[in-house]
Amino acid sequence: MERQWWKEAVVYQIYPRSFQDSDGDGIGDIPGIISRLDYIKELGADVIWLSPVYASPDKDNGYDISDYREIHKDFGTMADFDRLLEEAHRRGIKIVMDLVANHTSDQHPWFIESRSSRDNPKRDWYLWRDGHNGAEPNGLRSIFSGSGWQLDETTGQYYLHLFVKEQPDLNWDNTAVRESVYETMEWWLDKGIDGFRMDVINMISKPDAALAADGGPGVSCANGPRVHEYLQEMNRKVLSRYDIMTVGETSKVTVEDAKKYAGFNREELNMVFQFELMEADYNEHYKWNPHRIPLKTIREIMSKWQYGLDGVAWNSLYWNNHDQPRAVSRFGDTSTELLREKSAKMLAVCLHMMQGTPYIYQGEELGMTNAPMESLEHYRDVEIFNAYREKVTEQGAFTHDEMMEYIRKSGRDNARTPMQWDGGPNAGFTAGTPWITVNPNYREINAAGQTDDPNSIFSFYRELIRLRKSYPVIVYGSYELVLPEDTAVYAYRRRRGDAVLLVLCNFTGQPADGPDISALTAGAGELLIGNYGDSSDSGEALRPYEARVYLAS
Ligand code: TEU
Repeated sequence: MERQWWKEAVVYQIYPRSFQDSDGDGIGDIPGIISRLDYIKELGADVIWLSPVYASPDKDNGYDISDYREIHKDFGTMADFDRLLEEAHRRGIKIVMDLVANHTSDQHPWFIESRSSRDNPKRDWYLWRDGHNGAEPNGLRSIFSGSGWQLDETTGQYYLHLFVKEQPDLNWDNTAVRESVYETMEWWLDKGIDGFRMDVINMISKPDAALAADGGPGVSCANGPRVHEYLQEMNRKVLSRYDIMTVGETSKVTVEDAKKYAGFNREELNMVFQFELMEADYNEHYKWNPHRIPLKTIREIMSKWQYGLDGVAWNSLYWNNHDQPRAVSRFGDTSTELLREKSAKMLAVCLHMMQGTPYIYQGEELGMTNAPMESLEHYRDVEIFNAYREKVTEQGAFTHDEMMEYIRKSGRDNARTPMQWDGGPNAGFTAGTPWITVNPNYREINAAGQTDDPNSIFSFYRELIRLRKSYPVIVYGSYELVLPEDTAVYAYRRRRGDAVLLVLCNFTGQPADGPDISALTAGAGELLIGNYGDSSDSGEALRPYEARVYLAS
């Protein structure tokens, strides 16, 4: 397999609003990020994925962009951004920007023009349709609840918005739209940024049925008819001219789809985020339910992707991001301090020993947990408010208490509470009032308490990253699932040349033993890393959430 820097990289995701405030307005900013670059350097990550820092009215925290070439005033200036890029590069850290081009803000000049009249030259830049019998064109739903169509009184037509109504979808079938997006991309790449994470990029090409004003049910816009044509065009015109990395955010992709988006010979993207695992606990009420994803499902999905893409495309590896609950709360165990620490480290092993590029979401490396917000007013996320209105107020599908339980489990604000830097006021995030409450556990869980502690979760992540940089088998080795039926342990091997890695992860709070484990560890080689400091020799049971990695060569 061809070596590429983006295959060997470890990416650290920053959600700027919640990372570090420098001026006391309660909102994280770019100077704040610059002041923490040494922290990321110390961790060993070599790429930062920066969630949007562009001008935005913040109906969806920056994912509604009103000017692609302007920095959000709350985050600083373009001069601050240029300094961030320079300071990051000086430390050997690359910067990947979020490209949110499926939709713009309704305050973007393009949309303001487009909505001004039916014959405006930019009318066709968005997706306008007549109503059907005095109602929405069809039943297409917004991913953030309610109809995906919004009536614009001025011109009497509806426009499509897959997310909130202030995020109108662009019409990618219009050549001028695509050219404008490409120009923007070039503008940033010429500044020297190192790539893009492309927001909902598999939804840019809408099927006819999704847009038909026929009163039909509305169909999904994922993986639409011309999406690969457009990505290949983008690649030819822009991406291929730079040494960059690209990752597509693509819900509803199968392994077969991913081979098209990220196949080595496809000239589209370097990799995509698959959502199969993230959506494995969804039901007819979407993420709003009490379910937990069992080990069996985690293992099946991960293995399917590891086997499926090996040698033909590249995986991205992640447990969480700014849209998902915290990894340790969702897949690990926060019932005691000890189990939180062990399970956070176990999850890190499980993911970082796989084939693909690992992504760490800010605070994951500290074992930050979901936020136990008491009432609805503490939340900030539009998805939460819309869902509450739909499920409780409008449909009466859940009681208030049920919905609050589901929000505490699945809401996006779990990931968006401020980064916990130290035990001081507001966890060292801001000298002012934070835009969203700090998780009260910041006195126990914070960076200051971990960076110098060799046994901390932070130090453990640093060690995993160091190992990845030292052993090509961790990056490039093939994957082989072992013990496919075990009810407690996720075990797999990686192989490259003579090197064989054995990874054992106990996903339960009980000891896991049995002859299988001893048989596996006998002859598995040296213990490379484990999350129990005194990790014992082969043969013994795996302790609660114990993870061990052996290397034979
Ligand atoms: O998310 C796209 C996406 O598919 C989400 O609907 C995701 O499944 C959901 O947030 C889970 O709750 C991207 C961004 O990551 C997200 O922050 C934005 O709100 C969204 O696009 C619109 O730009």
